[in-house]
Amino acid sequence: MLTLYVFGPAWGLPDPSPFVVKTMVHLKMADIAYREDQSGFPRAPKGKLPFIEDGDKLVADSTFIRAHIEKTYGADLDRNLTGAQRAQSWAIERMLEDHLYWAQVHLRWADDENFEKGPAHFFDAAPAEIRDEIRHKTRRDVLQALHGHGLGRHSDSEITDLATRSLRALSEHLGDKPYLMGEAPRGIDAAALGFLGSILTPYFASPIREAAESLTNLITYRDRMMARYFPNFAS
Ligand SMILES: N[C@@H](CCC(=O)N[C@@H](CS)C(=O)NCC(=O)O)C(=O)O
Repeated sequence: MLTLYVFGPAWGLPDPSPFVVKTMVHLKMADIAYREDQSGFPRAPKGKLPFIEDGDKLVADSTFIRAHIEKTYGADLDRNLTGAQRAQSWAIERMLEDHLYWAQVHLRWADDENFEKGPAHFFDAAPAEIRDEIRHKTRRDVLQALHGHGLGRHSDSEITDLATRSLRALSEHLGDKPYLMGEAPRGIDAAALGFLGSILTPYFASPIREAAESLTNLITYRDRMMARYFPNFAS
């Protein structure tokens, strides 16, 4: 059976990583049975989760995992979409993964209170004598990556403004539809659930969460997706 390497449920979410949640939903959409394994991070081919092991193949990165399952299992997660809708899906996904993701990194890793109650606990199992050092070094590395991306160079309020623009764009695109591309869920909805779940979890307070909460169609959409794919985590 296919193995999906995950971090494991946390903070009221099936996984703290929106990319892992995206892949879980893709596997469910394609009706592929899989098992989860929380021990894979040290051997992740690209140093990140998710990755999968399928027979003798290791596939890293949620987008390549999707391509692998579509090719290997004959699933088209964008079936019946027009070329324009597929293009929109790709553009929305890039906005979520290469823009909004970094705002979410900022809210979890730069804010002291959120860091202490959230990511700081990733290191709880490390040996006591090096725990604080690893915690401190990893936080510094993540914040350096955020600075390298560019978003981390902005002030808190500028980051909130930019994230809010992406959330508004998502809300406008969704409108009154049940799913982002219409009446039925498609590939893009998996990424959207990953990111909206991460931002809307009541576990972390942030102005970005407040902005998302003011967009009521995003809340009902998140609830609809959660109830469909992760009933145990639905509110
Ligand atoms: N492009 C990757 C992004 C995956 C990613 O950024 N994963 C993060 C968790 S949200 C991770 O594993 N970070 C660990 C690290 O960078 O050390 C994908 O789509 O799978």
